[in-house]
Amino acid sequence: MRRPGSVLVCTLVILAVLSVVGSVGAQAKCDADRDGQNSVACGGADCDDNDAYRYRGNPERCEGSLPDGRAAATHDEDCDPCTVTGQRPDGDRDFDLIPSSACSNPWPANMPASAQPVGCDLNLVRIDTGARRTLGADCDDTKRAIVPGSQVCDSNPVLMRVCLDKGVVGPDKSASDWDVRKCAGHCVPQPNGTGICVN
Ligand SMILES: [Ca+2]
Ligand SMILES: [Ca+2]
Ligand SMILES: [Ca+2]
Ligand SMILES: [Ca+2]
Repeated sequence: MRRPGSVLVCTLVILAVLSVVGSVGAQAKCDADRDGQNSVACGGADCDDNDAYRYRGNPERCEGSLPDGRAAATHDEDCDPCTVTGQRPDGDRDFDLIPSSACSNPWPANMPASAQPVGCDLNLVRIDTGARRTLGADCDDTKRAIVPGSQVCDSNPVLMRVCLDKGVVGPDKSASDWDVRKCAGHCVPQPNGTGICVN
């Protein structure tokens, strides 16, 4: 015959085990990707609970790959679509202080179709409403003299290309960083990589 004391001990042990299992289950539900931050739905700050390399406060970066092989250039590490590079020279190899256009962040999937990220520094990034991404505003990160608004010669000497100026661009500007314009005369390349039209 079992003694009352041992029944009580068994019951307490079972309750303790159930409690641990329950809290582990709740934790797994709130931090499914196990990056240490709870999902927004659970009151946490993790904007993407299916991506362990994306959470609030995770350092943003542009160059290299994530541990799972995805490119960092198009990945939003820090849950902030306005930031697209890490510490210089990451994403700013020419040190003109403008992030490279190769560095971009997609906008949050749950952002309404008509909305855009707010608070981005449009001196540094462009808002691309066509591709729903934010990208660095530097069209050429190998040349310090080329920044938004700079003109360079096209391969066709009667044309020139203008690095898109800072700000918001629509679907018609999603495919290229450059506007192509006719040159009055012909374009002459300059030593710093820009170009000027001469008659
Ligand atoms: Ca995450
Ligand atoms: Ca990134
Ligand atoms: Ca970011
Ligand atoms: Ca540049």
